[in-house]
Amino acid sequence: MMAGVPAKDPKYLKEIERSRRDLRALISTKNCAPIMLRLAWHDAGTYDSKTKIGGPNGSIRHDHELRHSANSEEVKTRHPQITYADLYQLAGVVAVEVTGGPTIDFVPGRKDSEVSPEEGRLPDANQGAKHLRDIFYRMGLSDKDIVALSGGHTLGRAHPERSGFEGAWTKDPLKFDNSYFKELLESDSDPDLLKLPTDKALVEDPKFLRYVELYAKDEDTFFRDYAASHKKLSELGFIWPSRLALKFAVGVLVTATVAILSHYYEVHRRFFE
Ligand code: TBV
Repeated sequence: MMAGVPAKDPKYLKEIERSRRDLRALISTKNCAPIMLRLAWHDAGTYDSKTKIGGPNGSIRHDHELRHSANSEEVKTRHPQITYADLYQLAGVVAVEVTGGPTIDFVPGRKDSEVSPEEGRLPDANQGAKHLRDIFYRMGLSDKDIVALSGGHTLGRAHPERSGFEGAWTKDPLKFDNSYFKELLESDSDPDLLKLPTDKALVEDPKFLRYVELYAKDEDTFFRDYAASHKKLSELGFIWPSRLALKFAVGVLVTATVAILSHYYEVHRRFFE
């Protein structure tokens, strides 16, 4: 509902660049890339493509669990005109970048929503492949997006006081690489590393497994697909004016062509009658 249109205002775009630099400094000095990526995902991951409700609209700022840990508030104070929605998505993009991941194209212009979506829209870590599909298909995302985005667990760890799970998914949870997929396929992997039921579902489901194998073998392909899926996630509900204008122009052209052709046909018919 509260989506956005790509921002054109040069002052706003300049402020985005300043925020980007601030976020780079903040994330690398505080080592908070994992929580920033999680924040971006939680804000975006509420989207419903049927009702167009939810999505990256800054509503996560009303959530206390993430709010108190959100160092991005500091950046918001320095750049008050930037929307929370843009700031959180920019933080996610920068978190991936500064930990060695792919560059993700960032388009600003998201609007903030005053209302929070209802609870229970994000995946439940205790469930399997069907649940993952239910949640991601609702957002309009695909099987490939599910596997690629799950690779985001290359960063960070689970905390027993937050989720009841404990540990990191990879040996170096501050480095963005394809080790999440390598560990998933490792039969005798380090028992201290974390595998949630939703992580295991990625190797148990044959369609998901194909992507896991591909990404474990080929980090460049993982980075390319991850960047594309992350961009999609960060732009759920985004309205592209150029695309709207194009659709309109094609519609007008088709209508005009049909009208002209039927006119000629009519004239022709009369002539030979
Ligand atoms: C933390 C579950 C990025 N993700 C995280 C936790 C759990 C999940 C631990 C919370 C805690 O105890 O602190 C239980 N992650 C999931 C599930 C999926 C999943 C069920 C299903 C696909 N998370 C996420 C996506 C992305 C993340 C799609 C990135 C694109 N999540 C993420 C990071 C961290 C978690 C970087 O899906 C570590 C944060 C659940 C930290 O170190 O503090 C969040 C979720 O991918 C819905």
